[in-house]
Amino acid sequence: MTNSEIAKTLRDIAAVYSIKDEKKHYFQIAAYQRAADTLERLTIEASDLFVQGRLREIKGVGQTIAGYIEEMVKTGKVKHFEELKKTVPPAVFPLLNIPKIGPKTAFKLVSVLKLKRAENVVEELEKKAKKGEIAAIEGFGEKSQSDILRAIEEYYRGKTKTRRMVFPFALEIAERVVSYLKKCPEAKQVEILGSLRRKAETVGDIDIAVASDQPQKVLAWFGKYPEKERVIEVGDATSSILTSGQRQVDVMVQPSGAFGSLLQHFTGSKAHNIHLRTYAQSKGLSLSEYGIKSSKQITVNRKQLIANKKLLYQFSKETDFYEAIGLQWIAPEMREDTGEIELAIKHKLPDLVELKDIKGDLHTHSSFNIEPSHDLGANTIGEMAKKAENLGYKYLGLAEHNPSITAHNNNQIYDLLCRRNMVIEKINTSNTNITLFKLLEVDIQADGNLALDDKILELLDGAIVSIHSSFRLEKDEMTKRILKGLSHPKARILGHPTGRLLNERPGIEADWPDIFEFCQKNNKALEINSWPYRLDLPDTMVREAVKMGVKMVIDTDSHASDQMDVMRYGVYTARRGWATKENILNTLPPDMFRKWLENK
Ligand code: DGT
Ligand code: CA
Ligand code: CA
Ligand code: ZN
Repeated sequence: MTNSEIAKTLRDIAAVYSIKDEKKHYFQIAAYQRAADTLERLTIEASDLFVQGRLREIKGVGQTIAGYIEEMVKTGKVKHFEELKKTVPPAVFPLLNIPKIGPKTAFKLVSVLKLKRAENVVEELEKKAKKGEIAAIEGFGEKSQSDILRAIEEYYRGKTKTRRMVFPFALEIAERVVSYLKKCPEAKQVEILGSLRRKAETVGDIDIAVASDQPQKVLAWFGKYPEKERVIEVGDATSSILTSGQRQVDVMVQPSGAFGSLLQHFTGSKAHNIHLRTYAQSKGLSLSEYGIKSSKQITVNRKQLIANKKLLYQFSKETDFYEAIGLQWIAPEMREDTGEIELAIKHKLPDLVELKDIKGDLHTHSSFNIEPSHDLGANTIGEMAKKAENLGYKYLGLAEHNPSITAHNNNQIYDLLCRRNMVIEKINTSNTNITLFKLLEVDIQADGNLALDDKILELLDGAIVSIHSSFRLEKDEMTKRILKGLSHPKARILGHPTGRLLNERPGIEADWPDIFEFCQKNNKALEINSWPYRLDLPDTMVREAVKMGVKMVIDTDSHASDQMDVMRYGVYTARRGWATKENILNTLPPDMFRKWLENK
């Protein structure tokens, strides 16, 4: 039983409680949903933890539910759940897999439309929707009907899509395999390759290279990996296994002397390698994972290399491999064949931004309660400041969501922000190591107005403006909305610009070239949000922004102090978009950053 199967069962139980009585079972519902989230994001399988006797170590799962998970892993089902599920018609459960259909809607549809069989309930629902039967249900109407039809379409598409892992999820799995392989006495060096080394936002399978003179021993060791489900294949120097979470891991082995070309080859991308091979061929060189074949003498670092009898030159270092072809070494993040080879030939690759260049995080949510429109953070302003200091930052932006405008009048909002500003100022005067900026994440409403009044915005050093509602406007209307929101003098940064959620929700549609041009002309910045499920701006759009000379900031959107560590994922995204230090504003020292913030 996989984690996603367990999570699905936990969600079904939360749904049963919602259908019974949402208010009464409020805490159970929350607990089951939290446990399901936890299971879905866990990079180690619950079944493996069970075998290791560590099942109870899973954070975010209470004692009772942990007991049920144990029962599920042991016996494949939970008696208590079977009883609970009997209280709801079986056809409800498959409908819960359709985006945007919640438990109550599913229950109502099943009851009113008399959907009996779980096996074909989605097809039945689709038929009835096409006949207009959903629109006729009280409280539904034409719009809900077309929304449901679209959701069903999305659901069918999702089913045929292969499941790709978000980057940090894949990295954790890979790192466990690496630390296991490093314990093999015959393994001299172990490296993560493929899309993971290129820091792609999602990863299909995990590729790992090992330097060793005894490939068979390394592969046999790999075949005994404790979290393995089965071995897919074993060759002379390569092997693939499937982990218990149904993830594929490929391992390739080469002697240390040939390790550099192996690294290069299996880092990819495929397109990069094909282009590189073609270029090398034109110079009489033939590339492979084993090295370079050439009848001409190859010189690296002014040293003449020695080929073996088959005219094969081997490389222990990847940099030497590139040099042998006459190229500058290319950062893995750039290896997508979008112009990097042309620049490497001319030795003119950009110097990409690095994590150590980052001087501050601007988008963080503290627990200071300004009664916001969306979620609060978990740590105090002081704790967030401390964490920023520990990360070596010089400044930190507090950017809670704006106070809810339906629950407060302007005077109340003004007071709430004054109180927050006092806390910030107190830290700014007592702690000289770090500068706190008074920011806020302000909603851009559907009409393009910012959620807060000018007088209130005056209390801020600047605002991050974001879209958190009405994601489905027409492209033109959406573009106008964003431009209007950004036009406010206090609006300095466009937060998570596309609003996409990886594997979950596509981004909004807008005329991005127009928005980029506006930002460039008016000195506004685009955010690269580092949250692993966002990575927004996406890398390809970062590249466009770089080309157009738009400034960006890399932010974490942290809702707890330890989440500030995700900054590196935003930096990877920036690097995949070829951003240099000059493109990223939060590499500036504090006084210069403040100048930009105040638009001076
Ligand atoms: P992924 O796994 O879909 O996220 O993407 P990659 O880039 O990790 O692709 P993968 O795992 O198929 O292959 C790893 C690298 O190996 C790839 O980037 C280029 C290199 N490679 C060398 N020869 C081949 C080949 O014949 N087929 C493929 N697909 N890749 C090859
Ligand atoms: Ca791969
Ligand atoms: Ca692979
Ligand atoms: Zn936001």
